[in-house]
Amino acid sequence: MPSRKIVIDPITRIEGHLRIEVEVDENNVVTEAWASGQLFRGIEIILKGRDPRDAGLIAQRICGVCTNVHYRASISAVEDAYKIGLPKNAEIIRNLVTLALFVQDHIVHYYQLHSLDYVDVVSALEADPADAAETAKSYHDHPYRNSTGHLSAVKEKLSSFVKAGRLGLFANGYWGHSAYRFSPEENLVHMNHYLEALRIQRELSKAVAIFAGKTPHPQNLVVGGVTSVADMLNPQRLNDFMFIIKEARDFIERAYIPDMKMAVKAYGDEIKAGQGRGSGNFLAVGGYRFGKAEQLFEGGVITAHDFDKIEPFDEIHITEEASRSWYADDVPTSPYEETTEPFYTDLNEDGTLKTEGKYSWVKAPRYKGRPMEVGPLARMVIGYLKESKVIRPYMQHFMDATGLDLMDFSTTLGRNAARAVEAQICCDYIFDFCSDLIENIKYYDEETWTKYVFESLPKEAKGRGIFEVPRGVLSHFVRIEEAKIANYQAVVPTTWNASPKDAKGVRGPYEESLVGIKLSDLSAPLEVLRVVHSFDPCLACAVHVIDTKGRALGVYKVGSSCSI
Ligand code: NFE
Ligand code: MG
Repeated sequence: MPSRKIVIDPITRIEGHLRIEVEVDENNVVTEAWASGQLFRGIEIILKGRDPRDAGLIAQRICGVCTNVHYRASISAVEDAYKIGLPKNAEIIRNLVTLALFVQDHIVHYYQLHSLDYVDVVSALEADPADAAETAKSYHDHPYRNSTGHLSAVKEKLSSFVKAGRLGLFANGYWGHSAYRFSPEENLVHMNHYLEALRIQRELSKAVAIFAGKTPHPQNLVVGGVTSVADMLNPQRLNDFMFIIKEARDFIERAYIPDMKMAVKAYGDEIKAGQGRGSGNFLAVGGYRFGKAEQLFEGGVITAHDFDKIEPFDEIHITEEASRSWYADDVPTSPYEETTEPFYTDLNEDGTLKTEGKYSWVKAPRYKGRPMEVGPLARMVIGYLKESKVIRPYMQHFMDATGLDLMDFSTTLGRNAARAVEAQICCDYIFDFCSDLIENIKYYDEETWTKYVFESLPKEAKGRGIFEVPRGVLSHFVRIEEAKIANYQAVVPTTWNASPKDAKGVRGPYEESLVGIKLSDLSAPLEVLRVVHSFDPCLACAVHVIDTKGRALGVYKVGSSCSI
């Protein structure tokens, strides 16, 4: 039988527009995959010719989810170019905001964006609430909102959606799919937390906004510091922030981590079989300093799961190329020099991607010429191996409780487990950053901004902002000429992970992780969604729409066996 192609376009429950095509053999095993970003990002072009001090406000429009981190990376790139240092308070406040965003992002990812790939909502309606309450106790002594009465109310709420034919959020799932493993009771426990997560993530958005002014699209950063002076000096504001973080911490400990343990148990054989494993190239830059000389994350580079060898990260090795992407600049280039000139080539007549040529708006970042997976998995693996005092105990605890080894994390489920562990770490350690802030203010350091005179700054400069954000390593590169932005590039976590192939034909991380998985039903490719969702895609970050004249950038139709 000839190989068959499955097209999923768009992938839903992500940010942005992603198309996945896979080829399967006669056993329904994926033999090849293509990840295609379906939007064009023109923010880099918009930034040309602008005042570098304005870059942050424009660059944060790259995404609607992680607006804060693009704002910050952009401001940092300009600070780096001008060699403007940051007062300690400003760095701490920036970290408080970003870490609250990490926690919010990870919770939203698991519950709202991904859990329904594992949780069958309709099956939850069959659950016995009293049994469900007992089931949850196998994973934590005091599970989150776990009374039989509360679980009955959750079941009732879900039933009312179904009876009214208004599944809303829960419409169009693959309910009843044979790849769902949870018992009705386990599904109900998860759905309880799904609903609670909606509230928790809303609170966490408020926490972000306490120091960021608002979210999305915060307003508190300027080149050289932060503007959150009144918030910083008002103890009530920090108190409100910590109160929300405490609530989130409770949820993570009593719901998120236990649910992840439940998932690891139910899908243990898939983990042991290496489902969703990528090439094992991991990249992290580390950072988030606190206390005397500690940091939350470690940096390093691992190649092909060689856990005995961690190379130090050096940004000089980052290139991007577009040989398989819809841009003119085919050759691997340093982000300071690369261009963003669209070069769209059409689809095949049947609406499928021209997989031998250019097929994505996402470029292909490479480190020493290799694709790299970035994100919580990379950070947790590298932190564990570097014996981070922060990361290792949390990872070890999760490993002891579940029987996973380090290699097991390099799978679809393991990627999610790493993210849950990371959420817990961020939440717990935010309090150390709060202590740093209190300590600093106590000693009358109220600096929030480094003074400079723009007219006296060099007219020519270049700089970059590189740091860890929820989905991985984020880097913005700016080149300034005649005091204006001459070139701007953003290499974003999802650009790394959703990368298409390169000139040598080497697959990007999504693609590599898809190859080898087996589908149980070609008309309902749930297993593909699991792999792709486990990376927490944000295509809005990876690429961007900007066609001010409203012209179609490409016309495509779904002409294959499946579209979702
Ligand atoms: Ni649009 Fe983002 C994060 C960044 S992902 S969400 O985290 O930067 O590529
Ligand atoms: Mg780029």
